[in-house]
Amino acid sequence: MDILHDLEFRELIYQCTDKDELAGRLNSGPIVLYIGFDPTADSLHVGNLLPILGLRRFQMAGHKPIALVGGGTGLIGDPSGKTAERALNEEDIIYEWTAKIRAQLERFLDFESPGNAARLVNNYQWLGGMEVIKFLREIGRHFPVGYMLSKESVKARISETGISYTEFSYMILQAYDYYILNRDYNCELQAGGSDQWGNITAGTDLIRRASNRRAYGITFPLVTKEDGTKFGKTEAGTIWLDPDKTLPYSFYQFWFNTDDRDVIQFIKYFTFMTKDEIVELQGEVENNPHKREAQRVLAREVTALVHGKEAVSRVEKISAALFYGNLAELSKDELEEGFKNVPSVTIDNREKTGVVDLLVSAGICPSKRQAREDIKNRAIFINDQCCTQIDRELLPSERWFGKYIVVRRGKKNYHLVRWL
Ligand code: 629
Repeated sequence: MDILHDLEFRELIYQCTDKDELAGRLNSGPIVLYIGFDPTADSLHVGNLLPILGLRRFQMAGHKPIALVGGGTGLIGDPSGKTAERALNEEDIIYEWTAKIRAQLERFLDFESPGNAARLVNNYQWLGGMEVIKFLREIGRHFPVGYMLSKESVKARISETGISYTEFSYMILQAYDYYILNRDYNCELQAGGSDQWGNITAGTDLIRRASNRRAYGITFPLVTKEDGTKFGKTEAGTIWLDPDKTLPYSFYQFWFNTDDRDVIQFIKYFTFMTKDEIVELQGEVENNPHKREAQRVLAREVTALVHGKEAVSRVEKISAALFYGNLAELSKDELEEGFKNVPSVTIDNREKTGVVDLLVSAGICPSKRQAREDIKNRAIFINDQCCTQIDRELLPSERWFGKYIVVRRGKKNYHLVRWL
């Protein structure tokens, strides 16, 4: 399947400068394309995944991807999709973040592939030393103010919180990047999320005016969920790609928890599974939704892409232990990873603790009366074993790794009790 048909099948095309012309161009041979990522944090997050995988899809189809890190644009701040002016970060912080983002992007592309090796560039290289007179005379003159004011990212801000000249200028910098990449690497296509449409077309327009060349733009849709909540966030916050910021187990769990109504679309968006494989999984969602096979495949595929196959085995071991109640098989690190987002309490070092007291003070049961009731109903499990004695004392020797006791109330209400 050619790249445009594959993107269409996955519903990955939101806007396109001229689809027929682009289709013709793609059929005539490999194209150089780019997507930019600004260092607005010390890590990329799942919201960046669709475009990253988009670059990879193009590369797999024989095209040449360029991943651009915005070491220069990150110093300014893109107003697109932002309702208010952002605080400017310190330059040395942006510099650090640029290195981190760069290292993350590297993992997704093939830099050795003969004929279409990927490239990584940093726009600080040409923006960093830009002189203001040159900027205004050579680039600024191609940007009528009326044109700039008509961009969605600017209009939305002017009617609301306002916009500084700094952020107003952002589109010119991104357009200039495209111009440079077009001139120096023959880059003919820029992709991005739908919020990037204005910046991308600013680039194709600049290339046409300044060098009288044709260039294309394409955007991916905004990822939405059927329940209306924002994609990429949980109660615990943003889902990052950095395993130190979002543990692989939590990352896997995030995908595994995908709603039945979203899961097939997400498999199309975030995996490289084929049409046939996806059709089969769709059948699973319809006929055996309780098995969550599609969710498992999604979680496994995306976790493997981002954290590697070994991480998948590890997190699946943790999931199984939590599900079947054989936690004793986990190492200390695995236990800690699996319980990262489970309610936990820290208790200071006491010799022993009565189970009823513990259930109440850890907030697991609302009252002592309820705690006794739960124990009688065989609903309380201490380290996977059903607790039957109301007057049971928990001894220090029962703590796993010297510090943990896992309490389960009912089928899957886990709590971690930790001793200092
Ligand atoms: C210089 C900088 C360029 C081209 C692009 C850029 C970055 C761009 C931007 N992108 C978002 C980001 O960095 O702000 N101005 O966080 C983000 N992007 C991925 C997708 C996006 C977009 O990295 O395009 O739409 C999110 O899905 O918001 O020469």
